[in-house]
Amino acid sequence: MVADFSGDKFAPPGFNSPTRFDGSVYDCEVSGTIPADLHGTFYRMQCDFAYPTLPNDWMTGFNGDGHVSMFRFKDGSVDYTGRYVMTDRLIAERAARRRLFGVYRNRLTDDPSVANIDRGAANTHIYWHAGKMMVLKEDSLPYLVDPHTLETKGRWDFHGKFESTSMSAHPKIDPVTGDMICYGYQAKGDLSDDIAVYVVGPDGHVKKDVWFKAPYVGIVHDIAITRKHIVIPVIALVTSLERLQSGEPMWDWQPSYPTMVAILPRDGDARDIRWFKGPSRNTLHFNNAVDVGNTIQMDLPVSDEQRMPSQIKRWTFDLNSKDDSFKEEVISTTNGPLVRMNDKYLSMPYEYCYAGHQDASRPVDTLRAPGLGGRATNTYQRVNVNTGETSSFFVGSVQSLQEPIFAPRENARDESDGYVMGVASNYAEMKSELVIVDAQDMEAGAIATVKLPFRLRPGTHGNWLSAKDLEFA
Ligand code: V55
Ligand code: FE
Repeated sequence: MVADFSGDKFAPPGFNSPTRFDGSVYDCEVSGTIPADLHGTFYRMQCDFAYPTLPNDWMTGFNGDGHVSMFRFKDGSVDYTGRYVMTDRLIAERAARRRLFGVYRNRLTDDPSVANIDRGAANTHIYWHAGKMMVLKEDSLPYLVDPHTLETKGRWDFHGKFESTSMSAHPKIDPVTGDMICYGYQAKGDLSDDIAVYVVGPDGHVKKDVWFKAPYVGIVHDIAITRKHIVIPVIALVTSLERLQSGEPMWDWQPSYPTMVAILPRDGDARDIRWFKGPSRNTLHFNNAVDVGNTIQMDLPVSDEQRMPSQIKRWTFDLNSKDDSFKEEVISTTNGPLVRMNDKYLSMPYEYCYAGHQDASRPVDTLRAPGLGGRATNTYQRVNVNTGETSSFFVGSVQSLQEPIFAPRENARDESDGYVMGVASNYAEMKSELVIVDAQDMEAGAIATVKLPFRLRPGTHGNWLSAKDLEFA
């Protein structure tokens, strides 16, 4: 049997076709100059289906096999390595030389031969904690990979103490204590309404778990932490057994469902949870949250409806109030749904976040880059979350940018002293490149662009690890 993508409508020629190989490029081609003080590694994930998808896999973009990209910087040069996560699922499919797992998060569509094989595709995010590099997908447990070679080390259940059947791809690492606050939803198996929040110490051992029920089976893609609280929103992308049986996409946007937000004191238990309620909102990712007196402020990209561009908003939860509503204010009209920050300021007062943005006032070269369809995430914006002031980096008229990450400079002087970086699809060259921007001089353009000699599929999420962070790996 061979992998035949010719009939796969989700793999047209171009950036959506899978990369499909493991490999390295030593001493990548660079235009501009890589800063001499940039020592560390940018890791990012992409969903890279190794076998053709089923025709009705609407969520195929999120159902691909996890593939890690690693850009390692040292003394002004950079090496790239990309490698599949060898999940049980990919191992089984490679052995059969064909697709065995069906559509996104629907085991009813799987080949019966894989009924007892883990479905986790390890395709969403990558986090370093307690000396382990975890690759995450919210429907299953983490896989571990070697942070230097990207070799897969198998699944990880925190010494058997993580009893949730899944761990979300968006844990939070407390920059003060080194604890990892993580959680699973549908935590007692597919479609269960259980949420389990875990605190894992810097030694990798579970310190605490808190179990409670979601008000409905909606997506719980991300959380936020403050010094004192954990904020756990349940969003009105809902699912049910009927949907899975009907073969419709797993998630269904329900504008009539409320946004339900659980606030759990970090030193508390399930009975201390306070629920807040708001109108249905289309949002998956939360940037930062802080305690301000007896209120909690959480900043997030959010749109009112599924087809509206997102804005960066601030939700305020007043723990003194008697009712369960929360306040919503617009911080910025920056429209990218992936907002990042200097994670050393997570849970604490902060000033800046970084997001991709489709800036309609910038040119898109439809002749040289017809694949862009006249629209691109053509800028990264640095947004001051207190004033709404923005500064922006324009990537060019033939590229579209993916999630930005922030890499602090060694011995950084202040919060935004560092680099913003992310992968861009270059539609004129039909190759991928990594751009590096000075966060305090966004308008100056890229300091360096790392040019790969091939395409990467668009990424999901990534993280920066300094050489010091990885010293003990
Ligand atoms: C997202 C990504 C997923 C997923 C659910 O970033 C939500 C959004 C890559 O997989 O399963
Ligand atoms: Fe995400």
